Amino acid sequence: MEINVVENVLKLNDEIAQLNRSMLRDAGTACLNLMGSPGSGKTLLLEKTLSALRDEMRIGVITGDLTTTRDATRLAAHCEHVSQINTGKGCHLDANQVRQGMATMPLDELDLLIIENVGNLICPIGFDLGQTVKVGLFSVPEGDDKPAKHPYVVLEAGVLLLNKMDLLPYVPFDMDLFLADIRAIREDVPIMKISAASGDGLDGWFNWVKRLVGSEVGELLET
Ligand SMILES: Nc1nc2c(ncn2[C@@H]2O[C@H](COP(=O)(O)OP(=O)(O)O)[C@@H](O)[C@H]2O)c(=O)[nH]1
Ligand SMILES: [Mg+2]
Ligand SMILES: [Zn+2]
Repeated sequence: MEINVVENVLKLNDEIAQLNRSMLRDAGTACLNLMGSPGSGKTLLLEKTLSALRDEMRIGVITGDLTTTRDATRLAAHCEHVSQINTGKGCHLDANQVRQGMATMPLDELDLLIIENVGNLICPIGFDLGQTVKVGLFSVPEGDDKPAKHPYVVLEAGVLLLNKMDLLPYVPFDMDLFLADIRAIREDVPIMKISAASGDGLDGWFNWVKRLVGSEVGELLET
C-alpha cells in the first residue's frame, strides 16, 4: 500500500510538472533545475551567473530552502525576480511549489527561470518540476565518490559541474576516479570544472547557459 501512495504522489507531481512545462513553453522561457548537496555552492554559482548575464538576458530565480530566506536575500542583490519557497521539513521542491513560485514571476518577460533546489542529491531527482534541463552540481570537498553514489543525477543532468576546484590542492580527491565513475554511467554528459569563488571555468558555464537560452525552448524541453 505504501508503494501506491508514493506512486500517486509522483503521478500528481508529474501532471503539475507538465502544466509548468507548457506554461514555460508558451512563455518561451527556458528553465534550469539546479541540484546539489547543501554547501556545494549553488547560491554562489547563481550569484555569479546572475551578475554576469543580467545585461544579456532576463532571469528569474526560485529558490527552495527549509526555513530561511537567506539565499533569496543573496540572490535578490543580483536579480529583480526572486521567489523563496520554504519547504519546512521537505527535502526537495515539488512541481506545485514551483507553480506557485512561477505565479509570482512575469514569465512572459523572462528568458530564463533558474530553480535552486533544496540541498540534497537524492529526492530532487525524482520530482519533475517542468524544467527544460537539470543541472547537477558536485564540489571537490564532498569527495570523489559522489557521482558513483548518486548515479541518477549523472543519468538525468544535461550538464554536470564540479565546483570548488580552488580547493583541489588541499583535500584528497581522485579526479581520474571521479571522471571515470561519471563516464561509466554516462558517456555523453558535459562535465565542467569550475570555481564559483575564483571565477575559474565560469565562462564555459555562462556560454552553456547562453546556448540553452538561445535555443528553441520547445525543442529542448524534457518530455
Ligand atoms: N573555496 C570555495 N568556496 C566556495 C565555492 N563556491 C562556494 N563556496 C563556499 O561554500 C559555501 C556554501 O556556498 P553556497 O553557495 O551557500 O552553497 P549552497 O548551499 O549549495 O547554496 C559558502 O561559504 C561559499 O562561499 C568555491 O568555488 N570555492
Ligand atoms: Mg543555497
Ligand atoms: Zn525530498
